[in-house]
Amino acid sequence: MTVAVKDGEVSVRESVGGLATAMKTLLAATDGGRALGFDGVLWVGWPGLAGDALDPKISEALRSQGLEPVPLGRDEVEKFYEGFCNSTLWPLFHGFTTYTVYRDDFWDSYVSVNKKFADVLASVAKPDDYVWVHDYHFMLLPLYLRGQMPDLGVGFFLHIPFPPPEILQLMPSSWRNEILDGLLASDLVGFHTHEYSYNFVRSVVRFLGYGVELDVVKSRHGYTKVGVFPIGVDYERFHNSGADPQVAKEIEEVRRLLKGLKVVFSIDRLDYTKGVINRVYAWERFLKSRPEWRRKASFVLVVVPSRAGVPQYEAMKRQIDMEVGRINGELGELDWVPIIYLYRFLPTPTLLAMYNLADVALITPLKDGMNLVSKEYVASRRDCRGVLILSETAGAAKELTEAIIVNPNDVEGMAKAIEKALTMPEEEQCRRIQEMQRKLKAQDVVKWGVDFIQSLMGARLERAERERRLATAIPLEGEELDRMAAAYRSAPVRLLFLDYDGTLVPLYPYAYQAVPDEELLHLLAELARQGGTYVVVVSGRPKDFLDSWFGKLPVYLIAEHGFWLKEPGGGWAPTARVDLSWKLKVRKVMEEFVERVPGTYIEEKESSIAWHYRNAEPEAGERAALELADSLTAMLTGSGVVVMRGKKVVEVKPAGVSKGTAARSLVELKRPDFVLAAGDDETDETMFAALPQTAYTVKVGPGRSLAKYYLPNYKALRSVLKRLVESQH
Ligand code: GDG
Repeated sequence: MTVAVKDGEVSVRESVGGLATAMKTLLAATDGGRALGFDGVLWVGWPGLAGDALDPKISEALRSQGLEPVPLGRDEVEKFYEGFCNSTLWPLFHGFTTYTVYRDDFWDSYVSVNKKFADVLASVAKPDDYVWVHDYHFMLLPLYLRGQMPDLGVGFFLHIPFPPPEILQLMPSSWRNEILDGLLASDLVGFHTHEYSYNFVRSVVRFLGYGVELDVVKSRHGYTKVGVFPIGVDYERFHNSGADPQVAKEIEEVRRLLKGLKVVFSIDRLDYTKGVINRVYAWERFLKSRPEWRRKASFVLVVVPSRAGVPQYEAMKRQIDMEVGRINGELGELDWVPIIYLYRFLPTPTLLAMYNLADVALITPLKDGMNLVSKEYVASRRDCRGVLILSETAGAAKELTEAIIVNPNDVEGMAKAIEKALTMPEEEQCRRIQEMQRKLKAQDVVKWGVDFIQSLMGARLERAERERRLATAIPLEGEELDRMAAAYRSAPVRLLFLDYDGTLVPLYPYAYQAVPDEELLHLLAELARQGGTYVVVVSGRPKDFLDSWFGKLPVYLIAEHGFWLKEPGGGWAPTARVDLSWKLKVRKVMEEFVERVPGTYIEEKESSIAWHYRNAEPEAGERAALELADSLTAMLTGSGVVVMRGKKVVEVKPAGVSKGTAARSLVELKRPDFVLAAGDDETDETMFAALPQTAYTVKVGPGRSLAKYYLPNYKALRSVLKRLVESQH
């Protein structure tokens, strides 16, 4: 919304633009959010006027429409909005590195305005509300919100591209890291395309060193879900637009004016990301190299004024004016203008008319998060005609694959595309339009919003459940232990999952020192001999190690974090069939790092491979680990493996194989009446999460855990196990 005051009268005007329209449509379709389970929706935003305080009349007018204004002073508009948002983040995130301005005062203002928004939100939101934060202006807001209201559901959506780490690296590291950390305070972070979400995940791995498993980042804030939600358009509105009498009249009017001419159309905000001048040159090339098209086609080029005051915009405007003038002067005729150039905001009926009648839409941004104009054009074509030419660098190109896809810097390629579009047979136009319309109808703007909100609700529920479990662990002693022993005694079938290092034996500095003692071997043997009890030793260790110490006991063994399983007296079998062909490639990369960073080494297991750097010079080791994790993530994307950061180790292993999955498969097989699982580290958390609610899960040693109970150390666990043995006597 934009507020204007004229002669003391307050007017609230709906902002045009992708986001505002999208939210309006979403709210209309969901009965103001009620269909999604909300009591109401409040918009919090800057009303577009510079001034430290708002005229109470304006605030009142806005509040009555469900809008909560946050005023920004002139200095903030300059340093936050025009500064950090539009002169730092906008160019950098679109890859315009030389236009990017880095100024401390801009950053300071970005921080303080994000805090200001958090304060306002905290004053209007209830503790368990949901907040959906939109766009690059507010990447620190999730962090500040979480600080004030830890139970809020917070979702963030980025409407512009997220750059690859190589570009993000240009930003001072403290800003860049705070931005990533700020985003990770959300329950859900959403992007338009996989490419942007992948860039984000790579940046998180590379700059913050956090681990990522599939679509979840594990950071100091807990778990953050990363999702892809390509924004859509209000399909029916555009598809039916030609029937609107005002639009129909406009169509007729424009047709009359451009009679007999093929119409090529484009509309963009005046912005260097939109590639306007490249398009003008492509049109010139087309007319010069294919003169037969002169007088047969005109290019209607609409440029919409935006963000006054940015120096690059003014220079760009001058260049467009000049080049359009030159081309029209050179090629135009008394009765024909090659480029019909409008520099203004187009009334909506006129825009819809252009969508309905243009033979070709030439949408060729240099970089665009999504680009709604291309989708609106296709959706509007009820006549099943028209050709879309679209840049490969727009997010929309990932979905609108039936467009003629071009590179916006390839002038001749674009000229050829224009020719192809103007000569495309009608059946082919229709086939392409239909296919794209099918996708746009299925993925409309309401679906986008509902998908995001539902995903956010899911992520928040998962967090709440995890936090409940983390906060409620109780010591396994006294009555609790009595109860557990009684349950054990009365259960006909029992499964005991026991992690090895740190759980059954203390943690030793060197793995080879952790040899099981007589007492332990005796205890495990006694338990395993009890009728109906299955003992499972679960470990990250290789199978040969487990075999050499426990092979003779009547116990099950799970090795390599759930990859291998061995029944008592049986042979080893993998728990899942996975492709391990990636290992050789990974080894080659790790070998380079061993060469480069002295003191590091590779440890290879059958299902995984790890690079250890605990003996390296610490700083060099950490830096190399970030780089290695990043290169491996980039190399292995889509190949079903995960790159994990452990304590001084980078490990690659198959995704979806864990102690948890292995434990669950045994539970399904044995159908036990009693389950106990004990473990001390991260990898055991997968067991605690995967086992049934009724399981007795025990965290051994300090630290937060999903387990229901805790015990101080391996000795305490051994006494609990002894108690179980005795309960049977
Ligand atoms: C961001 C991302 C992403 C434009 N001029 C006029 C006019 N418009 C309307 C269009 C369209 C919207 O504004 C522009 O949408 P875009 O997608 O092209 O771009 P942005 O709003 O700048 O911004 C972008 C989007 O967010 C959504 O996530 O796609 O990549 O940069 O709806 O119809 N409408 C009227 N007259 C105009 O002159 N009536």
